[in-house]
Amino acid sequence: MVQKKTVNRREFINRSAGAIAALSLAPLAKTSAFSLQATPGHTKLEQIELEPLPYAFDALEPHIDARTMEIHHDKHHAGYIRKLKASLDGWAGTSKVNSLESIFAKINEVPAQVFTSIRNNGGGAWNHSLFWKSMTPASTKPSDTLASKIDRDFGGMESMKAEFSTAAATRFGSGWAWLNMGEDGRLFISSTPNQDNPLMESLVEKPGIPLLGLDVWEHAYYLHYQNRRTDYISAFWEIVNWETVSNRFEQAKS
Ligand code: MN3
Repeated sequence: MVQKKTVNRREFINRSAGAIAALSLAPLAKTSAFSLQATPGHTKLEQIELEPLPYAFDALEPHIDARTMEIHHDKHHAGYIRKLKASLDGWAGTSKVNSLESIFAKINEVPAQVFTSIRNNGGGAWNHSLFWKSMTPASTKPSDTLASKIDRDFGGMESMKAEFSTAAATRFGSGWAWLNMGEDGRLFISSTPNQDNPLMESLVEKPGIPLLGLDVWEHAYYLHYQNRRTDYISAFWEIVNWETVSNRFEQAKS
């Protein structure tokens, strides 16, 4: 009896070890459905063009200067779009996807020969479109619904801004800070390098639907602010288009 107990215990331990090994090998569940269904305004591949800014180049002064806006939009954003279209033209796989968002959701399945270009230029094209629309010279405020969710998830607007600003300030090198809605419906702050964004599910720690994004590449602020990135981040809060952010929030939660 004593011997049998020992064998049983050893079998149990072996079985447990096997179970743990099997668990650790299992791929993590991915939630590709939520961002695809809820991302506002899918960007159809055939419709990718450089849209004009929704305001004049100097409209955001003194917070962002006209020369920066002109170069940023006409050179940088235009360049991302031009290179993205060239990569899409050369990629037969585009027949299987119809929007940038659906490419981002399965970015890990993009063929190696166009992966880097689609990641960088696709991200650059999409992120800047969101960015321009996220700013306005007009005075705006978040909807009551969005404001209450910011209170719930961050403890208030000032706490949300502080967390977002820290993410933007501490992004090493080039990248973005984001306010997102997660798959659980809660808001969260994140940051991505280069032109990655929270829709690129396999590349980010936590995927989400971006509601607000801030470009912290030096090209976004260096002419006016030089090395003072934190001053640029503070100025950004003066020109956020909360109406657009609130609309994105409503679309994302529906
Ligand atoms: Mn930029």
